[in-house]
Amino acid sequence: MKNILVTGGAGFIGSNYINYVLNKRDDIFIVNLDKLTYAGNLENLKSIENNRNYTFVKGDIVNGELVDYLFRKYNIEYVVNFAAESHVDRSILGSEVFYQSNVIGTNVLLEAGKRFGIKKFLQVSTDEVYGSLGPEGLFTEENQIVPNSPYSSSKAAADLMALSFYHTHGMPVVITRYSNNYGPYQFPEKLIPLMIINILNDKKLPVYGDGLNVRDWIYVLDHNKAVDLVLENGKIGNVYNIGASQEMKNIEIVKLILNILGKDESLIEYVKDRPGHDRRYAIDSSKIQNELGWTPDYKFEQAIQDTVKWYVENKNWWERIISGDYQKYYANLYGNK
Ligand code: NAD
Ligand code: TDX
Repeated sequence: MKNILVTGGAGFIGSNYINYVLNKRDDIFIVNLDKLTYAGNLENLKSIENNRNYTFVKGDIVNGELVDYLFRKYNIEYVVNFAAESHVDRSILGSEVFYQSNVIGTNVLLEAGKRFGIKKFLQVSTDEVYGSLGPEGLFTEENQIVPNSPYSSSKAAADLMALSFYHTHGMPVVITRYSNNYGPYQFPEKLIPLMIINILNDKKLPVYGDGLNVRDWIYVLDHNKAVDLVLENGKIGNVYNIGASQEMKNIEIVKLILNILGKDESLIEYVKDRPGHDRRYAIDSSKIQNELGWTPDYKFEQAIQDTVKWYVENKNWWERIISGDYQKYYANLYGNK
């Protein structure tokens, strides 16, 4: 039995990962440590909540005593650190909690991992640490780290801290840097679910700037498989870029979703650009493909349809979310549209 501490497992990617891995394997025990911020939602984990290889602990990764207690109690051997404040726009509105959770929190986990002699520490990171690309080229693992937003700077700091624990202490650290994820259970502050839900509610679709910023999209189920592979076979001290080579301009995505839902383009509204908005992300995943044999299974054309369908069929899930504090957040960022 492998004992794994998964942090942030009630969020979008973490919950998809836990659902996936517990359905696939019975040789692991997962302790899910999650603070349940606005983005954490235990409804995402309903189908596995009684699994005997799973337990949930509500708590903060910044809390060193709690983290130590969990390492000792569950004999933790592996860490997958998903826990983070994850939204760029929120980091622009206020950055403190980003540095608390993403930097200090990661440091607490690294220190505990070092003291308890863990077998592997997987730091879940992002292509945003590489900054912004022009029209050509892809991010490789060799690119400079030049983050532009408070969010990405906090993720970059965590990456560098994790690598320093490898170099200094020989700690078995691996880092995965993903492109933009989409799929079920994504909080509707991010582009794809926000647009789907606004269309379903006949609300304006706020497209930042000229809508021509490019993101490289990966279906969350393809992400899960990569986490498992890197945890198993990733070389320590290494960074792996992970993306599905699916570049899209934001406006193309919005129009595609409108098309899937059979609505016209009159809902689109170009709004003030995001400050410091990175122009283009595009990721070269050849290292993980060549070294670990990872390839994406899902085609964007189908997976985006499946994602839209999931939101159409799971109105209860997002209606509860958007009826709470989300309204205040939305009005603050977008005005009362
Ligand atoms: P999310 O915001 O949906 O979920 C984050 C989870 O972490 C929530 O459940 C939240 O309650 C928990 N959390 C936050 N602070 C915590 C703390 N201090 N202690 C314990 N739990 C805490 O985020 P996501 O989209 O699932 O992202 C997961 C990870 O993947 C993050 O590290 C993010 O930086 C990274 N990432 C995300 C994407 C993407 O497209 N969403 C892409 C690349 C990398
Ligand atoms: O209302 C919007 N209008 C809009 O035009 C929103 C929410 C976004 N956008 C644009 C901004 C970006 O160019 O869409 C693009 C995608 O935006 P987000 O969904 O906020 O994602 P992004 O900023 O690219 O960051 C995401 O990918 C990398 C995740 O949120 C990060 O956690 C991850 O690290």
